[in-house]
Amino acid sequence: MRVFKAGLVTVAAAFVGLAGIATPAQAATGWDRCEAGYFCAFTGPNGTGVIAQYKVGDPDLSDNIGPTGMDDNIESIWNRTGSMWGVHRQIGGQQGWAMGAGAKLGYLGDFANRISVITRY
Ligand SMILES: [Ca+2]
Ligand SMILES: [Ca+2]
Repeated sequence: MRVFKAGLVTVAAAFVGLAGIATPAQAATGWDRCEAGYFCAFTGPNGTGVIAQYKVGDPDLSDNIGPTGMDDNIESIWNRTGSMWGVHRQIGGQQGWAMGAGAKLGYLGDFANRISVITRY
């Protein structure tokens, strides 16, 4: 019986050690990655997936100027600036949606995975 208990303690200690390596306590996830003062775009809903942060707009998400991989891929946004921003489905600004200061949208509906332009007003 005494040997059995000692074995359990060893297994538990090893598990804790592995968990500590895999998940740093200070790593931000989801919405928390979005820093104050930025317009944040996420490739998944509710702040999931890859994040891109903007201080100025991006007139063409499909080119390699600014963050890449976001064109027709954004599903949620958080506007942590004091300005109004706009997202557009087409180059040139047609089919836009204005996002006021502080706007936090978990899913962009008809705009999800269709945004190609981000504008700061
Ligand atoms: Ca771009
Ligand atoms: Ca997506």
